[in-house]
Amino acid sequence: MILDILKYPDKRLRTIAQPVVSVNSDIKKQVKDMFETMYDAPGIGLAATQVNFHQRIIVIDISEDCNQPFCLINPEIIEKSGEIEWEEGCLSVPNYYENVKRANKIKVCALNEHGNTFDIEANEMLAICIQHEMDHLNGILFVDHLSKLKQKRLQKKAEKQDKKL
Ligand code: GNR
Ligand code: NI
Repeated sequence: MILDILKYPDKRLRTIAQPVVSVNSDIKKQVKDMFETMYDAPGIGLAATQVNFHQRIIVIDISEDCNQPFCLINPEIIEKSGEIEWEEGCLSVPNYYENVKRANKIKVCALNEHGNTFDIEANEMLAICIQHEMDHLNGILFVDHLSKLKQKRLQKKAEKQDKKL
């Protein structure tokens, strides 16, 4: 089932997601729906917050052929280093792209869709994507990393867009 994606400046994007208590059939269905929604959008990642489900779930597939899906439940960054700047976009902030600086290399611990713990080391695009998605689970958008001036301009643009609809 394809889910609706919340759009900036929807306040629900500011919700802090709760940890998943048990990776049960409801959570597995949510993961499945999130993959479907991400591929349909299309995007390289999706956080549960974006589909108004406020538990700590992320799905990602940064591969060209869309054949390397993986899911992170209750992810925690255990190490990070270096810096990388990349032009980011977000399915919740359509038609807006800006450079953001993040850690270039991270080590993350999470549960997979079977409820088993795993570690993953990521760098560059994958590291950027994981950090972007983990921000969503904390109610943070990539635009929050920009200057106040850029945020004001975006807000104006979003208000104009709202009037047209
Ligand atoms: O599809 C997406 N592309 C992207 C490009 C640069 C940095 C981050 C991303 S994530 C984004 C999908 C999305 O909004 N996930 O929350
Ligand atoms: Ni996003």
